[in-house]
Amino acid sequence: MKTLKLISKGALEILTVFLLFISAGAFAQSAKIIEMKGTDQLRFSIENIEAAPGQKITVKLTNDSKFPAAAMSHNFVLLKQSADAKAVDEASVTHRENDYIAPEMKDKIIAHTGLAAGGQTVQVTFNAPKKPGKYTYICTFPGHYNAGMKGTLTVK
Ligand SMILES: [Cu+2]
Repeated sequence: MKTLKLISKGALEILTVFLLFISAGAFAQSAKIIEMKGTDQLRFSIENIEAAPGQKITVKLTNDSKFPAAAMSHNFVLLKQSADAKAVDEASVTHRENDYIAPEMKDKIIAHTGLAAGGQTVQVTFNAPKKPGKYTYICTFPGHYNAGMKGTLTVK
């Protein structure tokens, strides 16, 4: 009887360690959630994001505008460090059919959402770059980047 008790106690400890291991894994994989707005003043409400190298991030972008979609929509486009933000923005202006993302600029982009019209929220989940440094994000709806709709993701 004493032996049996010892065995079951050992089994319980193994189970506990196993469950702790599982929950630690789940915690490591949960994304950092960044909720921001795209404003009628052509700004992201959050212009600075910090992340650890490779950290999983979800960006939720909400547009509360009362203007029609064709006049005031927003997206979130995170660029590689090698990208020229102005060039990506200018190439994208004619690509309404692709949420104003120029297909030929795909290799300059780490992650992006679709377009959010007024009343909509769009989101994207991605892993932050592994290389520490500053990464620019922009809105490629025509005219918005030029007006200052951009921000910085800092990996450190
Ligand atoms: Cu915008």
